[in-house]
Amino acid sequence: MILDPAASPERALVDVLAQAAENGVTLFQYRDKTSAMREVYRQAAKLRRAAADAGALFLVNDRCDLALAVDADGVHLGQDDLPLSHARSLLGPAKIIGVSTHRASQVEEAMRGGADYLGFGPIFPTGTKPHHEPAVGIEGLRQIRPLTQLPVFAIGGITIDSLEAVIGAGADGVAVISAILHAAHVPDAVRTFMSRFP
Ligand code: TZP
Ligand code: MG
Repeated sequence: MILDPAASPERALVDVLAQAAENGVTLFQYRDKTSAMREVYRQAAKLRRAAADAGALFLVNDRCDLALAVDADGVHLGQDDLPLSHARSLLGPAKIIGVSTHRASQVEEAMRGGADYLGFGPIFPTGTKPHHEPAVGIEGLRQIRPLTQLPVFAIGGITIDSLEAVIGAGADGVAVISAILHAAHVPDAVRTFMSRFP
């Protein structure tokens, strides 16, 4: 699950994390593209503690400095972030580094560079990320699946209704923002997602 304050203006992310972890989410990414770094740091430190208390992994989106500052479990890099080799030098071998990929060449490059897992998408168009790459569709996911044995997390517009098709195309997991943060009831939404995993 990706925790993004822009997608959750009313709910405290730390409460969402606790509820989601209680209902089965094991990996959280904190994503804040707009707030001042001091505020982002405060929030990340809080979420980091909450994830540790809940026994869940905690990754920081984009920023290796922030990941180090809060001793996150790792960082998630987009194609415009620090190159993987530099991120690895900064974070060391023990931290988790994930890479967002949108096509086969990026999957192969991330594998060569020693990524621990891949994001792949956007599977569907999504309003959460403006100016996103073209949607790759279920078929795009199916095509890259044989290229890697790394865990692949599908992302982009995934809902409870599309989960089965996404898993069927080979995703090891899904990364979701709005389907949970915009749900009327977070624990129910998480429970429904978790119950649909094979
Ligand atoms: N990267 C590709 S799509 C996306 C990101 C961060 C947004 C996913 O959000 P949602 O609300 O689950 O579509
Ligand atoms: Mg990024």
